[in-house]
Amino acid sequence: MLKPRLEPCASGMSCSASAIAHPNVALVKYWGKAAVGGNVPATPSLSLTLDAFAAIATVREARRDSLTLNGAASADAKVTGFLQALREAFDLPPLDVDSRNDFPTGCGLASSAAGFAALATAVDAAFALGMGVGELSSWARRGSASAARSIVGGFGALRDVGDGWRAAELLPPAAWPLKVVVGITSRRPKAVSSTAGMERSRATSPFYEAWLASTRADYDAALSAIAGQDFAALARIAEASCLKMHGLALSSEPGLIYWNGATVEGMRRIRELRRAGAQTFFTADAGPQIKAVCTPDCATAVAAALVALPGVEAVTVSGLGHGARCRA
Ligand code: 2P0
Repeated sequence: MLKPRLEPCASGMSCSASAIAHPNVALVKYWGKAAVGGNVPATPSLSLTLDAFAAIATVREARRDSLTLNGAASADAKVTGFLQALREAFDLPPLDVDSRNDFPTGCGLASSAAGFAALATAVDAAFALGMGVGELSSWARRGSASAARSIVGGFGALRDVGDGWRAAELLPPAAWPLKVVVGITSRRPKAVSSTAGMERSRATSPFYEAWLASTRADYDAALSAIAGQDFAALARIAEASCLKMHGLALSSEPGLIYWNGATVEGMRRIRELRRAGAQTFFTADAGPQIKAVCTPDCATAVAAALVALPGVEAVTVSGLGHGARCRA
């Protein structure tokens, strides 16, 4: 039984809406799915939503489905699958989808997280589906699990709430206004997608079971560190989670190397800065970009140190962003 729309589109007009969402950077990483369908993570994860980058999705009722990604026609299988899943639950017409990012796509900056969060929000608004934040997050997760976290702002946690996996905002952006310095070391799209990479790790890494157990413990410890705004504890947990996730990737067969030399030099430099007194720690996702989380007082120095490294092409200092929302 398909759920009906709350209200029809104005007569003679085609339904449309536009939404914006920001990427997020994981502090406790997600890398592996439960062995059931529906894009369910194997472990909880935790992230910061960034305000410096955004994805904008616009959906419009049309005669047939079409997708434009960053201005070019696309047949992205994940978007097609996402729309198909939505249609199994809701009465939706054919859609024209336009999705754009103002940051590099497919290279470890969470473009799919921002993109699916914006798309779910736009579809909900265009067709008055009446989803709350939890349901939106659950749907965004179907597109890309990390997208569930971009539905919320500030510090977000994606976990099993008993009747499904969805994200909650642990702290709004202003509650603990950390900065994230993003160092771009390459704009080339990754050779192995996160979806394929994490499945390879699940199937082949000898460390996969240990990863699952330790990530659940890291998640609980990170919740406490965030509740107490304990930067040093969060730094320890986040760097360990990052290195373990990449350890899992490296120990897959064939091994997945998402870093380049500048990523590693960035990690070393961030630790040097911390030893010298700066409140900062590193993280890196499924790509070579280096990210430094820091307190606002040291963001300028961290950015200067990273941009001075050979191989770092540009840095952006981001604040924490709000969750996905409609645009006028
Ligand atoms: C994360 N990543 O927690 C981890 C860290 C990348 C490294 O979530 O298969 O694009 O679409 O659910 O969400 C990237 O994976 O993968 C990711 P799917 P997704 O942010």
